[in-house]
Amino acid sequence: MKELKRIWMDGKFVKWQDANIHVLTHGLHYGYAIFEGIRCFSTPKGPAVFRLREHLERFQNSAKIYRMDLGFSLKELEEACLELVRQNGVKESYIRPIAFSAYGEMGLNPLGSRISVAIASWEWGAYLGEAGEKGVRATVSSWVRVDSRALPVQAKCSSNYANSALAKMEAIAAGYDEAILLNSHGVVAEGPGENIFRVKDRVLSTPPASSGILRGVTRDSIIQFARDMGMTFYRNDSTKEELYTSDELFFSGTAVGVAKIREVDGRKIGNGEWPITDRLKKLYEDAVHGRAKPYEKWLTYVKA
Ligand code: PPE
Repeated sequence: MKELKRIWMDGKFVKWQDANIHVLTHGLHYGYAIFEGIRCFSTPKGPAVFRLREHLERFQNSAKIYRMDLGFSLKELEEACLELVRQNGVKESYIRPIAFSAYGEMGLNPLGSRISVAIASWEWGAYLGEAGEKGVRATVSSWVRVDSRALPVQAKCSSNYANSALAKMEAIAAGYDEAILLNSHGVVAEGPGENIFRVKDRVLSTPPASSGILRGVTRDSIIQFARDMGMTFYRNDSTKEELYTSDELFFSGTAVGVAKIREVDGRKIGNGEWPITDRLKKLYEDAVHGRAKPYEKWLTYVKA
């Protein structure tokens, strides 16, 4: 990872190499940490952060679900993200706010632990490498997506990502690019770090929040694009076999953007044409890069 200049820690900017924590940090041992992933894009008016407010609101909601007191307001976190981008001085970056129970007492009860909040940023290119561009070869995981009766999936908690890592490693070890997880009812949930969309007979669909997924900010953007373009769209459950017989499939997420899935478990998806995905991907790229007027409301310009 290429170092940038600064990281924001508990209200102060520190040098990248000084942003360290103790090995007995409570959150590291018990997974009591929540985080966000936000992207800053270059636009004709300089760097801009895409849907900053929505990401920070989700951060606050994750904190609420986990009884964490962040100790910083939305406004303060927003300003910290923007100032970090200014200080790090790169045009495009990925911004990672994280809150965790800090070093102090050990034991399973985090109530009373000090909550530490940090924001880092780095340059993060293609999330799925070449596959993200050419089309992803995915496999349905043998791991079931964490059930929201066990861990609240709509809270972006580090613990959920142990489940993601198992699915991801299994997929990579078997020669695929990415995993798709079903939920405990056997219907499609999401990727380890992405939401999933399907097109069949020109109808766009994505699993509903009740299928136990993270409600992605990118997913929400895609839904709004589809509505604005007059596409037929549903939130509905689908099964593994419906994935195989899709006309188009794609992942969405901050890190991944919009990435076509060209194969699932060795079944080629569709007929090589991606009319709906292509339109949505183009609109997404235009929106994040400040080239789509109606969606400029989603950009926060960083300015010097
Ligand atoms: N589901 C999961 C499980 C998930 O982690 C993400 C984001 C999404 C859906 C899409 O959400 P959104 O980014 O708001 O559209 N995953 C983040 C972390 C990826 C990582 O590997 O780290 C991300 O894309 O930033």
